Amino acid sequence: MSNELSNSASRVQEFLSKSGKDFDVREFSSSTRTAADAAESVGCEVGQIAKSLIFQDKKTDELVLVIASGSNRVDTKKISKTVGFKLKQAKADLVKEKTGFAIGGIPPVAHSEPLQTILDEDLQQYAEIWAAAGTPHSVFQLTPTSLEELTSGEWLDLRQE
Ligand code: 5CA
Repeated sequence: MSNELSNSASRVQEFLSKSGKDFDVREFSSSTRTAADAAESVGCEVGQIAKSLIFQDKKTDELVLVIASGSNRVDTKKISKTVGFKLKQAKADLVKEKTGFAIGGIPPVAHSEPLQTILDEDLQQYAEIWAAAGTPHSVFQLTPTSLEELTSGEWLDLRQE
């Protein structure tokens, strides 16, 4: 692990530092591209990985950020009920354009544009969780409470049974 963060990870670290709390972006030589990779690199349960999924309104293309527990598949119908429109998974190029980050490293914060955010209530069972920090080799540790504070997100039961 090097002390110097890559550009995208630095952007996330700067955002987190400005939040006033002590978050520490960590870069790994091993992959954190998927929730399973991230859990293995960190040494935590897959469920403790807060994965950032981006969906778009089928009609208007408005984006919604869903931060889900790494072990869950999300039920987009449950999310649609809350946001009030039908969702589809956003295309990778649109995600890059609107967040400023590429798939595999999308952080829950520091996006180019503010995003409506939904949080998976299954993350609340863990004292500590980990989220991507802008690249497929970086993550930072946080708590469910700080996730809510940082994103102003809304907790929801969104697990696909
Ligand atoms: N860094 C890890 C752990 S935080 C990570 O980003 N995992 S993830 O699950 O949040 O990111 C991968 C997600 O990106 C997938 O679950 C999937 O929803 C989405 N994704 C993967 N490939 C594509 C694609 N081609 N187009 C749109 N979304 C994609």
